[in-house]
Amino acid sequence: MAPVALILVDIQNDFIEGGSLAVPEGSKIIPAVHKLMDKAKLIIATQDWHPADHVSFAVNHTNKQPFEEITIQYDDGRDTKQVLWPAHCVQNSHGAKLLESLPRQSIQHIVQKGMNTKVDSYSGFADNDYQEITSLAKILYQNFVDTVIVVGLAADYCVKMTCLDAVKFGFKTVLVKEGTRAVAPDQLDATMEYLHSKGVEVVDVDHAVKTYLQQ
Ligand code: VGL
Ligand code: ZN
Repeated sequence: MAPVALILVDIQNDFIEGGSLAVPEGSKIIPAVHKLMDKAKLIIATQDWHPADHVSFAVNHTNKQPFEEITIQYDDGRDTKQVLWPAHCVQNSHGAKLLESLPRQSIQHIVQKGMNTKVDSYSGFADNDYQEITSLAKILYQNFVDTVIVVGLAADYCVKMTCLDAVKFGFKTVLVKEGTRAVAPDQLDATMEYLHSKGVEVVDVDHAVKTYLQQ
């Protein structure tokens, strides 16, 4: 069987209860994440890693509040929509750290994203509107991975965009239900249905372990 990779999306202090952009019930994903990490041979974590002057932070715009949507312009002149967030995952801050309770030594690669001040980056594969591609696809191709299992935060942003790109980059993509939570919990079911319609398999954790990680 071709190797299966487990992708941990942005499981960082700022997205957990008490963090600056806490996802409701974010910490509830931990047991499922542990179950998968116990069995997976290739584990890659993404890490939101913003400079303090990042365009996605509401504080960096005058008279704007977190969760407002604005239009920004990339250097090439194109416009895009940007949701504004509380400052989060600032490089080298406590909030940017991966959760200490995850076994760090079993994570082989950490892919950082969101370093470009002017461009946000939800997917682990590329920043928004594909201004740049990260090393994630290269790591997966070099390991001859054909299936990725995705968990992490948040279901309606970075997990969603990572799953959609995983399908685009040609991977069979499996999202583990108990392994994710949404910034807007009322969006969770719709997000799962949308991802399913785009070719993502949405399963529970025991099914994922049994089907993809048991050897
Ligand atoms: C995320 C909003 C801003 C996420 C990251 O990890 O889902 N959401 N930055
Ligand atoms: Zn971010």
